[in-house]
Amino acid sequence: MKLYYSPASCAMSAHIALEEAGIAHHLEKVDLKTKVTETGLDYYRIHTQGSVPFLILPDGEGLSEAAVILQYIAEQNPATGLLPPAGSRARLRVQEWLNYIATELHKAHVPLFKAEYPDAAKALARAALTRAYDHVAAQLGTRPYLVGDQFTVADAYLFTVLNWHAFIDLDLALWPTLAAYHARIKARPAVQAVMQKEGLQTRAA
Ligand SMILES: N[C@@H](CCC(=O)N[C@@H](CS)C(=O)NCC(=O)O)C(=O)O
Repeated sequence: MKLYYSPASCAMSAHIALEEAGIAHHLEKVDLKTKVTETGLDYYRIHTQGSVPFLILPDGEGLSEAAVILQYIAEQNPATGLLPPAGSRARLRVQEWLNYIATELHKAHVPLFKAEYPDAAKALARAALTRAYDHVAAQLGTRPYLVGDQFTVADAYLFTVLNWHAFIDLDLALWPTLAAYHARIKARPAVQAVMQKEGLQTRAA
């Protein structure tokens, strides 16, 4: 498999899942501004949407959408428990979280990342994110993971998105539950390995 990614982007969730699942993979970095890959290819010719993550499957087909890529990766190594068994209530809850993170949390960050958005849009995004963080913190409570007592791909995605707090100047300390969760997931060996490979700061904080 080959993962097209950009450091610290939402593709980091797929990178973490690959590492946690122990699946051999290649990485190719994409410059999201120029849409050129690290081997000099026009990324639009690989993935017409120009976004990451994009996973090349063993048969050469490409798969997009983080929430789907994560489930695909988890299913390649079910013994890891990255995705609970099909038909279980826990599987439903993981899928519920994946969809929530993709639609309510991930996308709510966008205005804060792009300079083109006016201040009013940024303020609205910040308010929406604050409500979303409140929701996630309340749901998480004192539990170590989003679903059950095991790390799942929903945690890989939530960690990736929470990790953006530093880039958008949102103080995670306002949510002690989320700050503790972020530090706990960051300390996982697979997450440390991913952050190192992506050239990010790895010290668990
Ligand atoms: N619908 C896609 C969206 C992925 C997405 O938004 N990726 C961002 C990085 S986190 C991206 O590549 N943006 C392209 C750009 O900024 O030009 C998914 O859920 O995987």
